[in-house]
Amino acid sequence: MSKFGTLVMGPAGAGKTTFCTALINHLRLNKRSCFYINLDPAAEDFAYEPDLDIKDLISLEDVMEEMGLGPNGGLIYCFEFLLENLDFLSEAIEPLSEEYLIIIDMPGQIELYTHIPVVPTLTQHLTRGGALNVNLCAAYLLESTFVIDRAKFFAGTLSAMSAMLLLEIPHINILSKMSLLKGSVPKRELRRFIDPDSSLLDDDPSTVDRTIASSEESEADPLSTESMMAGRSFKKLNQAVARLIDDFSMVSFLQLDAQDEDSVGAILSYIDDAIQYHEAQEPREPNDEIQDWEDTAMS
Ligand SMILES: Nc1nc2c(ncn2[C@@H]2O[C@H](COP(=O)(O)OP(=O)(O)OP(=O)(O)O)[C@@H](O)[C@H]2O)c(=O)[nH]1
Ligand SMILES: [Mg+2]
Repeated sequence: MSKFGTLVMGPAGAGKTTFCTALINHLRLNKRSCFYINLDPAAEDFAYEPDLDIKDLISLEDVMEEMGLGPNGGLIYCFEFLLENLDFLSEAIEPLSEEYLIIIDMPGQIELYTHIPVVPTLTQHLTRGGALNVNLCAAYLLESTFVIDRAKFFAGTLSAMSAMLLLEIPHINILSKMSLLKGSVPKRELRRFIDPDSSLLDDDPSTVDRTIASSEESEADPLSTESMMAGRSFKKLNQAVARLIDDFSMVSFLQLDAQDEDSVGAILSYIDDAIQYHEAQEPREPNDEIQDWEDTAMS
């Protein structure tokens, strides 16, 4: 029997836990079952109490105190401990039926996705490990306010792409907190960030004002002190990052406003499609459908 889930990832404060809460709310309203797993060993406050919490296995506070580690080292220790004790996850997930959407709320430390193979090992266990066989979709959140600083936006997009390449599972990218951009970025402008390409840097308002002639700029040695002080090296680096993202042509974004039911529903449809959730559900009895039709007709 298949199982279905989504792994909610992204930098610190991107809105992962808020998105998980909105998703659970939406699933409940639509009478769908979900199983909420918190894998952030430092997280404390939840609108919905997790069904499984890594803190019941190991807490960051204890690790920091007992091992004398700082918060980031402590987090890595917690994940390494989790990987040595994967039964903690397996025992909770194994009994779940295919009706459930498993929602996994991850911590925001970017090192977990980019530097060390902790998350790939975890996803391999969930998707291909033994009996679990979870159809898993990664949902990578990036805060939409990043579009105001294009260099930052491309750095975030690069981290999303790096996670896509590393995890090798179905993946959607999400610009979160869209409500924060209302009134400050025109819709037409915003569309350019949905399928980002390097042309966004050509008319970057933070750099076009500079009076450096472009030929002079392209010939300058990016490692010279003068280039660095004038911001030319930084610009070249950003252009190289943007071209790399162009070349792979993998990243596009969905837009999320966690307060808006339709927006959450739209993202859920993408997740359902990516993991083929609906295809696996039991066909409903014909009588159920007639009953539904009668209920609708009467209301
Ligand atoms: N306006 C607005 N604020 C949001 C939205 N989503 C999250 N926030 C706020 O952003 C802050 C961080 O949200 P979280 O959901 O805790 O972010 P997170 O990614 O889980 O953070 P970490 O787990 O610490 O990495 C909170 O103050 C939220 O209220 C949104 O859609 N709109
Ligand atoms: Mg969180």
